[in-house]
Amino acid sequence: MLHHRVCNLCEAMCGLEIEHDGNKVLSVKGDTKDPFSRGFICPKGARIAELHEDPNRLKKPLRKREDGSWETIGWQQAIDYASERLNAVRKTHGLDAVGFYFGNPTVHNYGIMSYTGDLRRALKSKNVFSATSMDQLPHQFMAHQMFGHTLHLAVPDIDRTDYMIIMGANPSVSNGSLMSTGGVKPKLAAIRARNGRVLVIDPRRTETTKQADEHHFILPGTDVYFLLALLHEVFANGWVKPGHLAGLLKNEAELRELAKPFTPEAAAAKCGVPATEIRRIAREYATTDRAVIYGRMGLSTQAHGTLCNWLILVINLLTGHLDQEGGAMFTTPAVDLVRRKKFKQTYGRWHSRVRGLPESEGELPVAALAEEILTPGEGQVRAMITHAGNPVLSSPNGKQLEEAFAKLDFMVCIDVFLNETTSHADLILPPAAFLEVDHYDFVFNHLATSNNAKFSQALFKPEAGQWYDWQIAKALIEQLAPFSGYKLSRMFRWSTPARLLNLGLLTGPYGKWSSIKRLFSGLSLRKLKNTPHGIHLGPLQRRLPEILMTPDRKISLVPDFAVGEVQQLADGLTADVPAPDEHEFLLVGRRHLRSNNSWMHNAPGLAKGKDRCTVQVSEVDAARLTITPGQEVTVISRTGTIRIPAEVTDEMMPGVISIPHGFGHHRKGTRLEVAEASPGVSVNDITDEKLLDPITGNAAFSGQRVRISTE
Ligand SMILES: Nc1nc2c(c(=O)[nH]1)N[C@H]1C(S)=C(S)[C@@H](COP(=O)(O)OP(=O)(O)OC[C@H]3O[C@@H](n4cnc5c(=O)[nH]c(N)nc54)[C@H](O)[C@@H]3O)O[C@H]1N2
Ligand SMILES: Nc1nc2c(c(=O)[nH]1)N[C@H]1C(S)=C(S)[C@@H](COP(=O)(O)OP(=O)(O)OC[C@H]3O[C@@H](n4cnc5c(=O)[nH]c(N)nc54)[C@H](O)[C@@H]3O)O[C@H]1N2
Ligand code: SF4
Ligand SMILES: [Mo]
Repeated sequence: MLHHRVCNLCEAMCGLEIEHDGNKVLSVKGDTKDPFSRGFICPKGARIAELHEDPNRLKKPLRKREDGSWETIGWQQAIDYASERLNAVRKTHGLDAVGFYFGNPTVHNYGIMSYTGDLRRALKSKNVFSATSMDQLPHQFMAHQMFGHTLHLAVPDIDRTDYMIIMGANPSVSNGSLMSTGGVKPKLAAIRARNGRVLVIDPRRTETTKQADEHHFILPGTDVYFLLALLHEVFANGWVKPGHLAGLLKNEAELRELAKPFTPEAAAAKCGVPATEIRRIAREYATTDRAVIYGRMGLSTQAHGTLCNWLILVINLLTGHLDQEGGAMFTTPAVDLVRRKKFKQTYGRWHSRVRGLPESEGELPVAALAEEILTPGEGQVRAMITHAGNPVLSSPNGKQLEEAFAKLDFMVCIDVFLNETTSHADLILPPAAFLEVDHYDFVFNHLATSNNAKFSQALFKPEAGQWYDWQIAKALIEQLAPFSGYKLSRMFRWSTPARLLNLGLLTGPYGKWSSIKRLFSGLSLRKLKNTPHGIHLGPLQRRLPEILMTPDRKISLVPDFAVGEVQQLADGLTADVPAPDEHEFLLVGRRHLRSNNSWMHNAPGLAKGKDRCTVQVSEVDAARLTITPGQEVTVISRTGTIRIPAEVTDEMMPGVISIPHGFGHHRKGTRLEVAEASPGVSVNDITDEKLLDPITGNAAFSGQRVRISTE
């Protein structure tokens, strides 16, 4: 029998065709009839059954005994236990004493997405954290600043562009981020086949460079100079042509002044890309009709994360490459998550207690979580809920967080594995997951390179009595809401993810209820259920000024924070950069195709092969420090030390090293047999929770200074 569904393991939303016998998966292929991904899949999608069938997967609530061992308990008993303990902490220490962390898979799970907002409102704690603040926070912050809503994120129109500059992203491995597109590799190949060009700017000669025309090394954390030089060239050569957006812009003259000092020569001295190349790239990009700059992780998780995102937006905009075909465009999703019509200030409304870091969309930077648990005083976090996250391995200075979790009065984790984070819990609530859940991508359809809608039905039934993520969340909300005075609506009690989805579809831009014309042909859940390969809703369309939500309905090219920051960079242009000592390096991250953050190392088919948890060192540096391939070296930072085998390669820019995150499965108390067999080390034992993008508080993993010792 064949089953069709969307793969929800990463942002690409590939269609899967699963052959099964009613109980077991026989094979997984790409669904060639899926109009979005057209048969493309990666090894993770092909191995989704291994995650589903993992013998270490938890199916029943586990409660920790006094002696640290686990006992299985019933579902209602588990919910009652969690609520009693959480409400007891709230009663004694106040609402902020319960912290909440939600991880990356929450946005890949429509059941969780449907109730995270209610859970947050029911908790009413200032101490809410998520993976956002070690990922895409600067993108969202800039979307809010420039277009008035955190979800107004422009995605590259990869299907129609003729010139794509990729900075700080490795989409041939990550399969694209804030750019959901089934099959990046064939799409990059298609750009070149239509005589377009693909450029990669990255301190590592990545897998994506194999699909590119050119690659330029750049010193980590210095992209801001490269971008300011592009902007300088745009102004100096009169390439400003914002087209239909011209009447919406303000502060153009101020921006021109800000860019003046950043000549290609001045930028080259800082970032390492030669001035002649910067000039040529600026000219080619600005004079190509359909061109786009796309920047991701490497640009947002660095000290200048927000500045980089701002500059990419303004350069795309000024050169006529925003809200234009082949440039960066906004989607028209079938379920529109932007429900507000009016601007709302959702940044900086409060600050973290210990370090004073700013709130964003109701969350504090995750880099502040450990200190909020460890520092005594009013408002100290004493209990935690985590939902689908593994911050011990994923957050900066995860080791400190590990120590902090061990000190909590109570911790409940909603997760499918007993891993490095959940092992600290007093209670684990493991939901039905993977092939047992139905699914719709609320978030990634907002970020897709064309408009599509697809509903996936559950393939298998969960184990008898097992709860879904959303049922767990809903049950907790019901017991936590009365204490904070959050009134549950009738809608909440009636709702299920499928019902909320149907409502979203019906009232969305293509929905049955959107117009008389669509009453019979428009989208509904039933229609999606009858179209298992998904429905294509057309290429991206112009959305401005329609979706603009800033208070004055204008787009400011110079947000308040930018002036001081750019002035500081200009002042430093002539300063000499102190030469690093011979053991000092700049650290960057690395992703691998057969892995996803911390939690796919327990699937044998994905984990097999050569050791991926290595530090990549350039041949030049290896020769200089006499590091041989496979040799264990020590990498040292302010926060810690790790021992890790070296991989000597010509892929790295000299002076830069790369270490992947998500490893370090040797921790006590976990139950991950395959992962524990080749545990690797966690790079986040040496990343520094004090290194941030100062504007948003986003973690700055990229460009941190570390030392290598060969002793
Ligand atoms: N040094 C460094 N650190 C990084 C990064 C980096 O590039 N470098 N990248 C950062 C980024 S971009 C991200 S997004 C974060 C990720 O940070 P996290 O989200 O904290 O970490 P994950 O490894 O994705 O953990 C996901 C957890 O969800 C569980 N899970 C999986 N599916 C389900 C489900 O259906 N339901 C439930 N309830 N649980 C589920 C898994 O068992 C796992 O425990 O890491 C960040 N950390
Ligand atoms: N296979 C796989 N796919 C994934 C994931 C995974 O773990 N594995 N994780 C998923 C998640 S949560 C996310 S957020 C996305 C992320 O997807 P991407 O944004 O594509 O992130 P990365 O693959 O980490 O690529 C970041 C690139 O930035 C470069 N870089 C680092 N610092 C700098 C810098 O200062 N300047 C420049 N120009 N480049 C720099 C790195 O060398 C690296 O090549 O991937 C998703 N997809
Ligand atoms: S690219 Fe992403 S969505 Fe596609 S099969 Fe791989 S993990 Fe799944
Ligand atoms: Mo991420």
